[in-house]
Amino acid sequence: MKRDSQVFEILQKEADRQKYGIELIASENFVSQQVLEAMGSVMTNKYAEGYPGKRYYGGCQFVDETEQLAIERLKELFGAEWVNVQPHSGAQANMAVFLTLLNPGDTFMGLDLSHGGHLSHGSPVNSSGILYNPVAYEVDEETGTVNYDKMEEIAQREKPKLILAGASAYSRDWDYKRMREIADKIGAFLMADIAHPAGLIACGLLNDPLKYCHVVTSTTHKTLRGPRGGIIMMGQDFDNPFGKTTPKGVIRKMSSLFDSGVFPGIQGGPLEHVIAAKAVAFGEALSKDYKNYIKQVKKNAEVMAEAFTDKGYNVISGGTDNHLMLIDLRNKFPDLTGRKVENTLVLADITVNKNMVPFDSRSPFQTSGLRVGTPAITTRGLKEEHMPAIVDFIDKVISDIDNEELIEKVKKEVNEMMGAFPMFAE
Ligand code: DSN
Repeated sequence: MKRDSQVFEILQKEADRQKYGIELIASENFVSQQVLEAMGSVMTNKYAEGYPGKRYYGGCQFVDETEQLAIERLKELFGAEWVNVQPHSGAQANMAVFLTLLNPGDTFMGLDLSHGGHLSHGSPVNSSGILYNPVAYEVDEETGTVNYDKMEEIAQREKPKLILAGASAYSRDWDYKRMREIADKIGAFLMADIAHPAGLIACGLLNDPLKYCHVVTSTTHKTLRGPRGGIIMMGQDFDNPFGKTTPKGVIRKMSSLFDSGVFPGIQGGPLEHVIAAKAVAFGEALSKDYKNYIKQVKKNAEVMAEAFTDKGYNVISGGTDNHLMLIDLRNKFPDLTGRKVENTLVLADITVNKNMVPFDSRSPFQTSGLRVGTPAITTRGLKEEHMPAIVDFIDKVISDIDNEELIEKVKKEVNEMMGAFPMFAE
């Protein structure tokens, strides 16, 4: 068969974009060659509705092996009692949990989208906001951090059936213990979506949600550095509102409900090529190299946040505990939107994403902020000494945003710098 040059030429352009640019989108990363190989493997040909050992199709003996490996490795990585590796994405993982624990119309509570929350945490245009009744908690205007006292007030008033910790643009750690106390007072389920900081949690650099939450969801492609996908996990929390039964009974009962929530609840055939790649990525995440990588992600983010602050940028909450930071442009450049900055930085081969900031007066299409993260550049091998130079590039472009000559000059410097780093540094 003739090779499809039309598509493969585009893929090459994307590979070059990734190689020569500075990738600062906090939710992106670069997978290893073996993760890519597993994703592009023969496992894509296989239908395997069901779970290992209990499939609706014949010929599943090998996909059973890779799925079981993914399950065992993920359990080890987070110290989980039970996991499901089939969700196609983080949003699907959340959808399956909601389907399991909530009835249509039930109230649940999550972080407001404009305060750092996620679309699948109750946005009116997402199934979570269409099928259920979301109420939101917020960050404090002064500190930029979650206000747990106010969260408790809202919980007492609204009596949500489920409280959700987690965000897509929040740079601070979470007080899961406090949230569990709040949930217990009103008999609510506590769920955490750790899509962003999962890798830092797996390596013990942030609080462990599995100790306090009834259920935890995540993606696998952000800090975890695996293929695009989702997961659901349960920890060792046995004192919970699932009913009076033994610890093992709770896990058995809930895991089978969550399994059914994923399949047949919201999905059909699992993506077994992606699950094989998840197994590879979880294996990598159990290594010492990965622990060193994650420590460097955090260090790079700290140094980058300081460099932005030194240049007069307002980093929300004054810094970061994790891999990302949210920058409010309004004090330094009140007339510039996040959209204009994102578009202009792309011309210099620097990729960030515009982001709402807490109490933003602009729309999600314009925004007053930028979200910046270090997982991808750290995979390329960049260290803390490179962070000030990156902030310098960004500041130069933003400070003279219509200067095409300057943008071209910065782009050359960016390409030269990144050309020296391999795609997946060892
Ligand atoms: N998880 C989102 C992000 O943080 O970019 C996209 O859904």
